[in-house]
Amino acid sequence: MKNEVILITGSSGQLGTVLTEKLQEKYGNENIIATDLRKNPTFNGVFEALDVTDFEAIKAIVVKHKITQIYHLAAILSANGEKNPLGTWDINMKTFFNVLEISKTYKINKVFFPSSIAVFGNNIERSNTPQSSNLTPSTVYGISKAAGENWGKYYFDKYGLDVRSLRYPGVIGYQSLPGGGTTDYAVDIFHKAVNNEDFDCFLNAETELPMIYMDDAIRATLELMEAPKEKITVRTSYNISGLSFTPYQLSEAIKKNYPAFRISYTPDFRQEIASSWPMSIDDSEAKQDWNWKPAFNIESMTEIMLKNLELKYK
Ligand code: AKB
Repeated sequence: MKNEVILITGSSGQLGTVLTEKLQEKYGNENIIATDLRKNPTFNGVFEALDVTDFEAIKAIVVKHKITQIYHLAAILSANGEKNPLGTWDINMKTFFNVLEISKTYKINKVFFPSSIAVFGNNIERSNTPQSSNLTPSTVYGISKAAGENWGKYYFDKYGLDVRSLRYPGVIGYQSLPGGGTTDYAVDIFHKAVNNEDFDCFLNAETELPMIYMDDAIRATLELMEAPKEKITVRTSYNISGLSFTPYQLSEAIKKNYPAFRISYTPDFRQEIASSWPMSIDDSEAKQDWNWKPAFNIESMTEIMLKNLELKYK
């Protein structure tokens, strides 16, 4: 473990911010090379400004730091991606191809590729969506993730590159803000509640979606990456489940602590995306292969989100 030097792309993003800190704790600050277009002002550690569409720039960092693992988090998410479909495809795929090719050439030990529930679309069982459902994504982001999963498997099958992947649900954490996703409401709502503001939700009250609390998302990532190679039977991307709820249910959980909190609903273009996604996820393969078990439910997540945001704002 001591000899790993890990490159993270998208380290200033919602998941990247927290994952980078966890990896620093585990492997030491000097062994974690955080990269993004811009550095978080509060970031403490080794940072390189990097545009992951630039093949030569990634190569230079991999060589300079003798990188052994790559977590490729940089991507344009579902809602923002729809504003520029071809540009989104271009960025999401180009960056991943760059990472795959460089990893193959420089014999990187392990690559992490985040996939998403966005790989699923209409024509699936929306309750307890199985691992092997049809992938008919409704967004360019989802199409790029479905393609990426298969490219990861291709590099594993053809070149033995150890690419591992999770299909994240919406990630909810207090440490960082999401940007441009369809599940973002479930983070924004907490910030409004703690600031005693009303919240207007861009999804309707009954839209049930799979979500995961940040600690669970990070733990799932590290558990997958640390699992013995022979245990990884899914080489596209694992379904993982945390919890599922609707905006109404989340607002009721918040009201237990903030009785005056008020929510209204003004569905926009993101409603159509959310309506094509699963309501809950069957993650039997992750449970079976590397003992995945989520720890947070809606009550424990709500409590910890409110407590930490209160500390942040007050
Ligand atoms: C999004 O909403 O686009 C992301 C995701 C579920 O991948 N949070």
